[in-house]
Amino acid sequence: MAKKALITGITGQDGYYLAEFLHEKGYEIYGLVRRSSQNIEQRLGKLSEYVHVEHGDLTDSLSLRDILGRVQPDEIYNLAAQSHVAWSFKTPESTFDITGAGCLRLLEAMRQTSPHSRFYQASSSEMFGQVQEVPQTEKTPFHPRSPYGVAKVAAYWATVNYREGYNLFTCNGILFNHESERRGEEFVTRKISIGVARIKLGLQDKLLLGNLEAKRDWGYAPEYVRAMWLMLQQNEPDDYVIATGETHSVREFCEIAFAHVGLDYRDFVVEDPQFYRPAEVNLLIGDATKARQKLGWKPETTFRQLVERMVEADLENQKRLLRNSGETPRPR
Ligand code: NAP
Ligand code: F7E
Repeated sequence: MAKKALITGITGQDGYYLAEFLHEKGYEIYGLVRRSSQNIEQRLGKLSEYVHVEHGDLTDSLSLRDILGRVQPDEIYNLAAQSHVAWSFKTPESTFDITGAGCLRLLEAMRQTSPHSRFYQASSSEMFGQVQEVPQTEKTPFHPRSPYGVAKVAAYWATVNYREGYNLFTCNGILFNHESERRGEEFVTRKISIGVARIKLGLQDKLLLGNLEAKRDWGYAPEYVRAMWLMLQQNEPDDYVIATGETHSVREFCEIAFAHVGLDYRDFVVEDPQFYRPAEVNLLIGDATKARQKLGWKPETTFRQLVERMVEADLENQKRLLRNSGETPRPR
């Protein structure tokens, strides 16, 4: 019989790639979708052919109990979150409710109605915030710098607590930034790749960004969802850092992205304080040795390949939009 997986956050970047990955492995997939989700059909794309959509919300424990009780999934992947760090400073309470308490609600629903399930929590390098050591490992103390980071720390400990307190199979994947052509448009990498494509096609003149010196450990999302699955296939539940082990600045991302289309980023990028954060995370770089040794996981895509792949994809998207609108491009 096919294994069943429930994915929260199915309409997000990772939800898409994880569903695709599990489908290829023969899983029956259930995806949690909330009422306020926008463009569901377009975001699910070909997933609609095989994902069973379940309506619910991480802020509503009754819906979670109902779904878990009926579906009895073998594996639960909690990918849903208010995941935008800058936005979390504007909405700290609802961010905590979804990203922090939402995880607790799902764990409790699992304990009460489906305790045999294996549980994956989408923890984040943002928990390291003001980093206490370089590089960051599973043992590095947390010092979150945003309401989002604080909520993720709460969810991390709830996940550990349900493992230790109730003997449930629960894992934290502490994933460093991972990007793709499906990345949300408000995150910096995608904002840059769209900006580059539009500037190249003559649709935009400038790209306004915040802190160009922030450094991140950026990997390719489809490779990261495999690590999530691997964690739930082990004999014992545990927590793992997933990262490339390299760090690059936002400035370097811009440099490579613009150069890929024959442009110099210094002619187009404008640093605008409106995009600075009240408290910044300056440097993240992960050490995924444990994942390499225990899960046999390692990243494949290089930083340059990631940047160029995202720019190429957005060039194609923007050209298609142009064709559909009937406008004439004036490429630079
Ligand atoms: P994403 O694209 O922002 O997707 C977030 C998902 O959560 C969306 O499907 C969203 O649904 C859903 N959601 C938000 N509030 C919800 C609620 N109240 N109830 C049910 N669903 C809700 O995020 P991602 O980049 O795929 O990341 C997946 C997870 O990994 C997130 O938890 C994120 O915090 C975490 N993470 C991401 C990274 C990264 O670099 N991408 C790194 C570490 C950890 P709608 O938008 O349809 O409403
Ligand atoms: O910012 C700087 C910004 O919003 C990266 C989420 O998936 O990864 C993500 O969080 C850096 C920051 O991602 C702009 O100040 C400059 O230093 O792309 P981001 P993030 O904050 O690292 C972690 C691991 C998660 O868990 C989160 O869910 O880029 N930056 N200029 C900018 N950032 C944005 N968004 N927009 C700018 O214009």
